[in-house]
Amino acid sequence: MENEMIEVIEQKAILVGMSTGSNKEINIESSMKELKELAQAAGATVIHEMIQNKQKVDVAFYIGKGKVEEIKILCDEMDANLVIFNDELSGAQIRNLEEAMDVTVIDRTILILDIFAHRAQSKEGKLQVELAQLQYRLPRLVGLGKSLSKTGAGIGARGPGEKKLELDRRHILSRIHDIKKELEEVKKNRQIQRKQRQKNEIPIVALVGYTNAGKSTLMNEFMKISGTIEEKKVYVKNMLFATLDTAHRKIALPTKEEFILIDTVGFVSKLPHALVEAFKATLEEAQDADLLLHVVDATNDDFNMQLEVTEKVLKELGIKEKNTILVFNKIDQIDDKILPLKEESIHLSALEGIGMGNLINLIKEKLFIHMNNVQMLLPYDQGQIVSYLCDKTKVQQREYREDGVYIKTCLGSVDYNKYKGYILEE
Ligand SMILES: Nc1nc2c(ncn2[C@@H]2O[C@H](COP(=O)(O)OP(=O)(O)OP(=O)(O)O)[C@@H](O)[C@H]2O)c(=O)[nH]1
Ligand SMILES: [Mg+2]
Repeated sequence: MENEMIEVIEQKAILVGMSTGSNKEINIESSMKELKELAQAAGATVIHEMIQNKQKVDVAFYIGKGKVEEIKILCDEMDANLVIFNDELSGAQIRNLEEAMDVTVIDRTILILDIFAHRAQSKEGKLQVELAQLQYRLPRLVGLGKSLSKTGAGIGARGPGEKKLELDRRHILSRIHDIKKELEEVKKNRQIQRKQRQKNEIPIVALVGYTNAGKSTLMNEFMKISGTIEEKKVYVKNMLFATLDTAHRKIALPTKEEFILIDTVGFVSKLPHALVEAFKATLEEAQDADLLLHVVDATNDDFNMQLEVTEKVLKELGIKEKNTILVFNKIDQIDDKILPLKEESIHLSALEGIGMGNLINLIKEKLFIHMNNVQMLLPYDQGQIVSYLCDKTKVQQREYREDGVYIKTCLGSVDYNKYKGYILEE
C-alpha cells in the first residue's frame, strides 16, 4: 500500500550530498546540480539541498548524527516526504535514516534506476532495468525500508523476519535467473540482426556521449539531410535520459554514400554499476561501429568531466580505441573560440544545423575515401570478398594465381582494417 501511496502524492525532496575531500574528480556542487536534474527527471520537486563536509562517512547513518536531526526538523518544517542522497547507501544506512527521520530515503542509484524503470520502452530495456534493480536490492534486503521492501517498514515496525527475508531472497534470485534467460534469447535475435547489418557492408556509425548532449538531435538532423520521413525522428528532450533504447536509421549523404547511424543511451557520472552491466548488451552495438561520434554539450560548464566520464564508461564497456570524432555541440549558444582545438573534433549545432558540412566531410574521409594503395591475395574460397572489392573499390589489377586471386586496389580505412589479413607486404 505504502509504495502505491508514494507514487500518487507529490514528492517533495531534500537533497543531501557529502564532500569527503577525497573525491577530487567530481566537484560536489556540479554533482549536486546533476542530482537535482535527476530528481526532476524522476518527477520530484526539489525544495532544499544541503552538503556536509566530513572526512569519513558514518557507517550507520552515512552523514553525522547532528545532520540527521537537522534534516528531520527540515522535513517537518518544509513538509518534505523524500530525502535523496548523492551516493550509494547500504541497506542498513537506508533503514537507520528512515527510522530516524520518518521519511522515505533513497540514494542516487535508486533514483537513476527509477528513471530508467519508468522510461524503458523496449522489452529488452525493461528486462535490463529490472535486472539492475534486483541486483541492487539483493545485498540490501535486510535494510531496505519504505522505498524498496515489499513489506514497507512503518514507524517503529521491525524489519521482515528471517523467514520472510529468505523467501524474498529466493524469489529475487529466481527472478534474476529468469530474466537472464530471457535476455539471452533477445541477445540471440539481436546477433542475427547484427550479422545482417554486417553482411550489408554498410558502415556503422554510433552516437555516444553524456546524457543531454544532443545525440538524438544530431540523429534527427542527419535524417533531415538524408530526406528521411518525419515519422522516423527520434525523441528529443531537455531532460536527463531522454533516450533509453537504441535506435538505428539508414542515412544517405547528398553525395550518395550510405551508413547506419545508431543512437544510444547517454551516460552520467556515478552510473550505477548494475546499470553499466545491464547496458553492456545494448551498447554492444556500438562495439560493431566503424566510427563513433562522441557528442559533447559544449555549453555545459562541466563538459570536460562529462567527456572523461563517457570515455571511462566506454572503456568499461569494452569499447576499445575506436575511430572517434569528437563533436562539440550547441555552439549556437556559446563562442566556440573557448573550446579546445583538437585534431579530430568538430564544432557544430545539431539544433540549428550549423557545421554539419564539416562533420559530413570528416565522416566521409574516415569511412569512404579510398586512401590506401594495397596489393592483396585472396584465397579462392573468399569469392564474396573478391566480388565486393571489384564492385566497390577501384581495382587496378586482377590476376588468378595458383594460390588465390591477386588484386591491386585502393581501400578506405574501414575496408583496410577489415581485410588487413589479405594484404601483401610491400
Ligand atoms: N541550443 C542547442 N540546444 C541543443 C542542440 N542540440 C541539442 N539541443 C538540446 O539539448 C537537449 C537534449 O537533446 P537530446 O538530443 O535529447 O540529447 P541526447 O544526447 O539524446 O540526450 P539523452 O537521450 O538524454 O542521452 C534538447 O533540449 C535539445 O533541443 C544545439 O545544437 N543547440
Ligand atoms: Mg537521446
